[in-house]
Amino acid sequence: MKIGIVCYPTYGGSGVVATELGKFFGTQGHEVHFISYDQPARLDFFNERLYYHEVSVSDYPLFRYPPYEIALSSKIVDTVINAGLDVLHVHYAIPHAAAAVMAKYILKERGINIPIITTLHGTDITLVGRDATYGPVITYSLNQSDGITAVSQSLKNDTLELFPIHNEIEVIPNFVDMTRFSKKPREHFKRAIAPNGERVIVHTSNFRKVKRVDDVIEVFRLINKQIPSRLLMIGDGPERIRVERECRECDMCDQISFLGKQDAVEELLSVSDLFIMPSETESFGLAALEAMACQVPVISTNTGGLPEVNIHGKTGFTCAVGDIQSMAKYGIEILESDEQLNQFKQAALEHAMTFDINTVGPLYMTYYEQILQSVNA
Ligand code: GMT
Repeated sequence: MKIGIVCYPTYGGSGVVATELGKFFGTQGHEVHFISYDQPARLDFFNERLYYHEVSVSDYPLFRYPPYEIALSSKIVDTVINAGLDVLHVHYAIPHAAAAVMAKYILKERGINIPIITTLHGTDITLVGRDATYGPVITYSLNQSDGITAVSQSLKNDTLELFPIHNEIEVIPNFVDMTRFSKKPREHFKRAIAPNGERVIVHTSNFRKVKRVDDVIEVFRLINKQIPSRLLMIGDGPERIRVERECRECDMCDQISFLGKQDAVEELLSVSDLFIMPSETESFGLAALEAMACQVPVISTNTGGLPEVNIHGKTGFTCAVGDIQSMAKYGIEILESDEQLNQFKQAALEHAMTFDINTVGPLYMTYYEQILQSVNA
């Protein structure tokens, strides 16, 4: 099959899911054409079945806001025609679904009926999408998509609550590549990070407000009073400078390391004992799943799709947003004995395995085939 994938190129979860899915289809013998404004972060190698089409927007003094959606629609039209795509899969509704629907109409006039599948990732519905500015266009683009998927049941429910969608929404969860995200023996590395056998606690995110990075520090501070530990803060974003400065001011630099963006996150997860995700909202929590695949139990909030990923009392614990005391209490419970920790690690791994890309990837292919059939019926 020839598949077009429209996505954000950055480190954000939706771009990662889109790129990994495309790469998976490449391994299955399909041809994949990525359309984005920059080379997707995880597409940094050559493969004869994977193509990248860059959307560039020409500058003009009149444009206060460069017309990206028009450039994107034009690029979609061009790619569908010249590459002979069978299906177009857009990740993140804004503005990708709208641009795809516009392209669909242009192509229809030229006698080409291209099925559009939109995958909702989270903030496109729960934060940005909730903004009334975008409401009518999101609703229209979702209703004009030939298929819609959501990465969790919770996101499906939110979408149906916030928008008058008359299309069916299929839940296909996010996935993890278990060959990459697996616990690697890195004892020397662990000794360098925690020389006295301290527990290693980790957080990875894009340091936006929604991630509640301050809560990570507070939870760590409480755990650290009872359990000798180190905190690794991985990633970068708007909140990092402030939070890092605050840690410096209260003299916590010895125990907390801000590592910035890391490509080989799995190496750091391999030496970690606990992952903290105190997000305000999270449609799925891909970073938590990647941690679990590396045998790291998770303390997270119980919002959005997180309880579908992190099973309370089994793979870790879930708490109300902002309930730092409970998060710390549960963290201590997991970390205080090796026996307890190992049980949680094993359960985290077992649950993560149910999200293996080899299981979830084919669900998308089956869905494409089903949509293609209904469009051509
Ligand atoms: O919010 C982010 O961290 C980025 C965003 C994205 O679309 O790039 O992430 C959302 O999609 C991810 C992949 O499906 C999910 O794992 C994240 O939970 C979701 N983020 C939120 O809902 C806040």
